[in-house]
Amino acid sequence: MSTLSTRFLGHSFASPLMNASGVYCLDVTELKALESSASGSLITKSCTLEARSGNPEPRYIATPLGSINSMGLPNRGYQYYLDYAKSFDYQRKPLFMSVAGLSLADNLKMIAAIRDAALPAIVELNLSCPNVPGKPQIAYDFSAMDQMLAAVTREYTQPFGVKMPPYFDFAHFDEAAAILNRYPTVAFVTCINSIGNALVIDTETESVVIKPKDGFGGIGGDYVLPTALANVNAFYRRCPDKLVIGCGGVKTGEQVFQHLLAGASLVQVGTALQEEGEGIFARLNTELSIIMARKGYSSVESVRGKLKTL
Ligand code: HRO
Repeated sequence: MSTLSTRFLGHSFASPLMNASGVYCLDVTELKALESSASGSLITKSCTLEARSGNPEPRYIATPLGSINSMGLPNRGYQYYLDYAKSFDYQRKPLFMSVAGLSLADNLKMIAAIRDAALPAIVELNLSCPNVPGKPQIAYDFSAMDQMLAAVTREYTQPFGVKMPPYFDFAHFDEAAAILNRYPTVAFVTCINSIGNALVIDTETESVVIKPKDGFGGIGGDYVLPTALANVNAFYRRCPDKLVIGCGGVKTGEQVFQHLLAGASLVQVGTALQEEGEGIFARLNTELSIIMARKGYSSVESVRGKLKTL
């Protein structure tokens, strides 16, 4: 029988599955549901220095092929998630904290507070929020990304990860990976955030379906699986000293398996978790175990990066 247990940055995980930041992780009630679920770990909502209520509603809509959102970084402020992380039972499963400051100075302040708390929580720095009006995605501005990582790695010397947006050109894969590779403490790369600034239109009402930004928002779900797999594999190939977390388009064990083949060490679930609820993790664990057993794989590690080319 194959095991789903795995190790990542020295932490033990009973399963490679976890939530994508933003889904089921806004407050302690949601986070507790993830703690009790069959997920291998969990991550908190991307936080800012101060609490934010986010963009006006409706700001998330599911469609037959996935979802569109422009939440606008609603969160309780970093101190809320830091308090949660201080009270967290790390024997149960590992915890990630997502940080998405609105400026370099904000990120440094939050990162310093997390550092000073000296917790086992693992930081994922979000460089790719597509939905704050007037704030472009940092990871689409390579010089801003380089400056951010230079400053953050001076302040925070523990291994941490970055949440990346999707890229669509080999030149951009190359340039982004080259920047990340300058920072050895950037220990993992999470690919991908939602594909930003898409537009879903309802034919009957002849209208956009979410209110913020005239209907523009980040898409997830079935729409993004091939783009997510491409980005996982592109960074897996280009960043041999880093780990990759796959995120995007996962709603069955088969899609988890594809992320592992592409090079993911852990796999996050966003839209499908939002739609199905935390019971999805037990289903995905079972489906993944069945596929691995059928194909003769005895561990998650043995699948990782085994993608064949023609
Ligand atoms: O809160 C959001 O609007 C949001 C964030 Cl921070 C993000 O990183 N990705 C996304 O799809 N939505």
